[in-house]
Amino acid sequence: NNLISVITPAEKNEKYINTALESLKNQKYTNFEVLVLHSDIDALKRVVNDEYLDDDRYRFINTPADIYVGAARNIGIEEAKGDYVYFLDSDDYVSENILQLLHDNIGEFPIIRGRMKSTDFSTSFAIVLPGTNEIKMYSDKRHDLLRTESAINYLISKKFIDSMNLRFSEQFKTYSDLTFMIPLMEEVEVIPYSYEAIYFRRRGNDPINNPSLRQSSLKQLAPDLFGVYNQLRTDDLSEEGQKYLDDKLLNFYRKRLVTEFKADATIDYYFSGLVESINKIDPDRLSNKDFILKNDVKAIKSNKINNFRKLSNFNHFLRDIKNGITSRKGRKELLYKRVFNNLDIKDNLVLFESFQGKAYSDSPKYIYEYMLKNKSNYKFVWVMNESYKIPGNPETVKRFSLKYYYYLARAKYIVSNVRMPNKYIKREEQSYLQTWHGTPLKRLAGDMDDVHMPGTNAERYKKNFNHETDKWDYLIAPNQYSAEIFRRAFWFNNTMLPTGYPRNDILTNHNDKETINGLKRINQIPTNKKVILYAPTWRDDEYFKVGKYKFNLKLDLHRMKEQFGDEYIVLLRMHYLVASNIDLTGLEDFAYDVSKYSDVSELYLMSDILITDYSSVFFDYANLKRPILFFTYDIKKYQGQLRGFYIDMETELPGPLLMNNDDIMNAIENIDEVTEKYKERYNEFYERFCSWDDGRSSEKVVDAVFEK
Ligand code: C2G
Repeated sequence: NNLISVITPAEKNEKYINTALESLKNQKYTNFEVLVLHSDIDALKRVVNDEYLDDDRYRFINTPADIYVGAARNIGIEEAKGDYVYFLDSDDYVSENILQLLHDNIGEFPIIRGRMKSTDFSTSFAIVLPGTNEIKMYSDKRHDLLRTESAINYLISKKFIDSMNLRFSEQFKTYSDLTFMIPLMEEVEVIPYSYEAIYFRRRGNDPINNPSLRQSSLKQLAPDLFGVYNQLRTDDLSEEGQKYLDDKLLNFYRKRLVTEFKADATIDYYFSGLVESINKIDPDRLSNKDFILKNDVKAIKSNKINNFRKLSNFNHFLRDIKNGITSRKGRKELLYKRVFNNLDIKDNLVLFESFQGKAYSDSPKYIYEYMLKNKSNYKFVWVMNESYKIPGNPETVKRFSLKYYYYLARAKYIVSNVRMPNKYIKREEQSYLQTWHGTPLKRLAGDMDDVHMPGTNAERYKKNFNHETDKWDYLIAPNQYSAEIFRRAFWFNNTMLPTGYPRNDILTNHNDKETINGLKRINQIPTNKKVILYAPTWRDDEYFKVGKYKFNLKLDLHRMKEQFGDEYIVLLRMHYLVASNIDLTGLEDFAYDVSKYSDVSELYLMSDILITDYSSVFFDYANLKRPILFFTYDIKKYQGQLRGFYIDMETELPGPLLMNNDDIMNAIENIDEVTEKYKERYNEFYERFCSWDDGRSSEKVVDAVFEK
């Protein structure tokens, strides 16, 4: 019965430490010690649960400040009393059978590895795979295990570590595990791999504000990799070891550096380091690589930076051409990138877009209409996929049409309320005004822990999102609360416009009978009945395909018609991402589907009661001070699993949370009492979220962004 020393560096990941320790507490194999390493160990102990502080198997060790993780692990190795060492990072956790399985199967081998799984942390430690104890043997392919470049999740004989004096690099922040693992690989011929011993790696951190080592910037990664490579890549190394390192370097070059080598300055920054390392590569390694890479390597080896720059530019050009001839979209993108983007910017041209060209609506509409009246020296273009008659008859272009790309390149001003396409290249002279489309209730972008949308994951989602927000010059904040959230969640450092929402100007300036009846008549809605607007949001996890979400109508419209049909009509307003059609047979003259209606602000004006759920619509609607009911039948799932909220729905909303149709019927029947009951909360809510909306938002935004 051997002692296992678990080595757990905990710097910067304090908030997860108890989960890691709990997964050790649950181990079937109990003969272990845990070495927790941190540069302010007293501070760390304050967040660690008492049960671990009171158990002397858990050793808390103070490390010097400002050391990298490699040095912390080395301290762990020095202090370890065990027969075996096991590395567990403090933000991860392990299955409860892991130490048992690794220990039982290591036998005479000096090392054994368990299996890695990424997790969004909904999986529990208790997961045990079916089957009994399957072990694979890695021999000539053992370097494949180093795809993760990591020493975590191996059980390693301490004697073996001591005999070889294996240590992590202390000089480099990233890739430091390789100086431990590569020499080890040289000595062992076989590594057993336990299929059922599972190590859960946390995914879903914020790659921008709190990157993991793997997500470090190129400025960090490239010199580190060059350094570690140069140190390890000697002639004594086995063929497998050399091949592993050479491929690592070539892959890094191709996947990470090449894409950044568009600007000469970037090439200059990395070139000399690259030359030194690339010169060590075995020329045979390139025999099966494509000619572009071969040419690149040749140019790097010759150490002529001018030649390499030219080649690099040419390669980018070739790649664009290649993409350009394979598809129609590619051809347009090629023209956009290589031709339109070289034409002059048109100083008086403004490109407007709302919800990806799906509507003429939201703040871009109100900014546009203000400019139409007050800024005659500008030319306007709208991105519109539908045919729609826009006042002032501006030119309209379909999204992703050739003209769209043309104006995207030439307009001095871009105004949009959602993200632009990833491929949009913001030009130096351009001004991009992002209006956004709501006060956030649901956690946004950088604040989201997990991402449950199809076709992406948290890391990619946040990276793409940040790629977009980096381009924003101006961002509108509807209230102080949003301004604070936007700064953080969007990683936004440019000009925040504390102006309130242009789209809400109409709620202040035209909240009158005449406008309302006029709107009702245009929309053929009876003027003698009161109007209930049902405007729910979308659910991240209910969809047909990417970007097309399902909606399962839970509101009992037949019952509502029966009880309130004489007094009310209902407007049904699905979110713009929802693609479900609603069946309204039997509900004629009572329920109207207004999902395609461009401007939800006008729907607000027409309605007397709003029913919504987790949609930001209620923040805007509150400007009208009319009653709001929350139909939150799935609040548990929505709040807990899907998104999480910024405010407490129970205590801060200006109306009641209703869980079923009985509650809804009841609230409508007694709407005056509901209003009375929520009066005070409504006022507080109004002060907090609506007080910047003073009817002059459009004017203030235009004054701030556009030249006089
Ligand atoms: N909207 C609408 N009809 C609905 C729901 C929403 O017209 N049934 C419009 C409203 O203008 C609303 C905006 O779309 O303010 C955003 O809708 P949300 O339901 O809040 O959802 P989402 O698109 O995820 O918005 O920062 C705001 C939110 O966090 C993101």
